[in-house]
Amino acid sequence: LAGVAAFTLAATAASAQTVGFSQIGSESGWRAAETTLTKQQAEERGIDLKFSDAQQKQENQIAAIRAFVAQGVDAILLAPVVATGWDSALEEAKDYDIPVILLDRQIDASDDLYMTAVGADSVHEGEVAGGWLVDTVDGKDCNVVELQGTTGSSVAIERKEGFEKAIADHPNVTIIRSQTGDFTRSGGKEVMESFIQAENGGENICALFSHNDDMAVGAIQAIKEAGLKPGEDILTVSIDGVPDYFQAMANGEANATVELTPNMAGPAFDVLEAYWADGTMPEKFIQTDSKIYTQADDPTAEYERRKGLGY
Ligand code: GYE
Repeated sequence: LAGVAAFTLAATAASAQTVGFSQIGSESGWRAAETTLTKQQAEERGIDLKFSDAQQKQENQIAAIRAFVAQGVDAILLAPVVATGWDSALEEAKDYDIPVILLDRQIDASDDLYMTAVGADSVHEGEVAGGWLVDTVDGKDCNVVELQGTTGSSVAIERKEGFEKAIADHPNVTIIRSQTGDFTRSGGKEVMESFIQAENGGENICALFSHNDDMAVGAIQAIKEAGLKPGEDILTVSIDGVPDYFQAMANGEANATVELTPNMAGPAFDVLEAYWADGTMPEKFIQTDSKIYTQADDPTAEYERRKGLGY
């Protein structure tokens, strides 16, 4: 009997931890890869993942958090669609001692409402993109059109801020139009079409700064349909590093992108495993790299490599 009890105890101790993941949706190739990698990582580590797709709606994310709390999950991963409005849902998780880890976007809330945040410094990403453009145009006048990400998301706010910072001391580089394309390919294409129409068939536009590669890929299509050459007539710089954008760089139709790893779950699960093992608390921000890639960085090889990274 003692043996049976010991066995039961061991089995309980080894039982899988349950993690709820409130994902924004699947607006971009980057996000779809993040989802794939989170599921893969959970499976490899024996974590029971409860996945919830919010279809871009904060109210769905709040409902998912409440449902995870009610189910008594061991932790919650949250990719917050917008920056504000999380306090009450996160306070509920806190009341039940359920650690919350933010993935890839930040929130405007007291930092005791989450354990840590995994992601890039998005201001820095915008600065890297802007810095590349400043260097590339090298003093020549350059009218920039900007495709913003989802309105109210930390990444759209911060990428814009960083880019503006980078061009601030360079009056030859000016943003002439800026609008949201909601991080989607179709949004990017549609808004770029309107920019082109408003700017003399695109003749007035020197460069596109897009807050993500998917919108840039849509915009590249719009530029081609307008009879202009993306990558030459209109330079492109964006953020993410998705395979299709590398293919566009390989074809000479895109110029630069700031890479963001879609593997946010790896560091997040490392943190949780350390916490579960001995209570180790992480830093409040786990920063991923922001390296720029251009046509000079063997985009064909990079395209191939990325296809194996969850894309
Ligand atoms: O750049 C974009 C996505 O929050 C960092 O969201 C993420 C962004 C990413 O849909 O493609």
